[in-house]
Amino acid sequence: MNIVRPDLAINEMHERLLEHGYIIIEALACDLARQTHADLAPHIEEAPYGHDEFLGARTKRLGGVLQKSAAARELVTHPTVLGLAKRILLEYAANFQLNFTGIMHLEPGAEAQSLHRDGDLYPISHLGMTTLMPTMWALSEFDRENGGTQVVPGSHRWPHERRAQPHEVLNAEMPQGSVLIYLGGSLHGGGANVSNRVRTGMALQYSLAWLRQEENQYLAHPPEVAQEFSEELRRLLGYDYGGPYLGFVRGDDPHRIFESDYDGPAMRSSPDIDAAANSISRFAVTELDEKGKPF
Ligand SMILES: O=C(O)CCC(=O)C(=O)O
Ligand SMILES: [Fe+2]
Repeated sequence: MNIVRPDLAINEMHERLLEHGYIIIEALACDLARQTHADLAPHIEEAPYGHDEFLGARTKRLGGVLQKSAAARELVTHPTVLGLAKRILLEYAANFQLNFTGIMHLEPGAEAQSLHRDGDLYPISHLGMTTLMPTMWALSEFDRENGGTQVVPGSHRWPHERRAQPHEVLNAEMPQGSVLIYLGGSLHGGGANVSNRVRTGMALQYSLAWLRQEENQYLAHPPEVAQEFSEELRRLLGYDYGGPYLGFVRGDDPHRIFESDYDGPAMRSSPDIDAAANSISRFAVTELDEKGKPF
């Protein structure tokens, strides 16, 4: 298993994530994970079970977790995770954003979820670009028996149709406070909980800032809620440019809505975002021949 200690240099973590398609950072934020679990436990109690096979009949899911737990807000902006998101996602976008927050709580008897790629939300091949960097925080211990997430190492480089054989699948095993980080192109799925213990994970996913977010962050965290959050978190939710001019409000940086004297000046972009946009490549959606025409 590709499992590392939190003090490993971030560039090395990045290399290992790119190589294997996933990485586990062991015991990265134990106190915050414990606190998040305590904050969310009453909400998990009331959360509904899944209503289809993919969502799981013995699996509870809960969204909008940032409003319910200050500790969860700190996990979303954990510097190691953001450092990796930056390295993975800023290759394809001038900015990145929070895509999804959610608890995935497997009770005893939960069946294994089918293997899938989270990036298949979008009609973009995982071989072309990485659109997502999902993470799964262990709010409880994860092991093979209690449904530790199934991961298929290297599958971010596989053609779409290739199916994983049983010996190619591993289960994430990690103590509370660890985080599993993977790529949108990596095959994975919830494990089967054959133990008599619950398995509680918190999925926090990051995506290219020019994509539609899976969980609507502006409705989950409207301005009157987001104003209680840090500027860093608000920008991550999407109160920021997603690229040059992308997402402006009254012609300006959307984050300015949080300024009390804001009165909306003329259209302008952000120099930082413009510079970031100029440094990334332009991607062809289909392969082009030497004249630049699609095949
Ligand atoms: O619960 C898990 O470990 C993974 C769940 C998952 O991958 C999903 O619902 O997309
Ligand atoms: Fe998934």
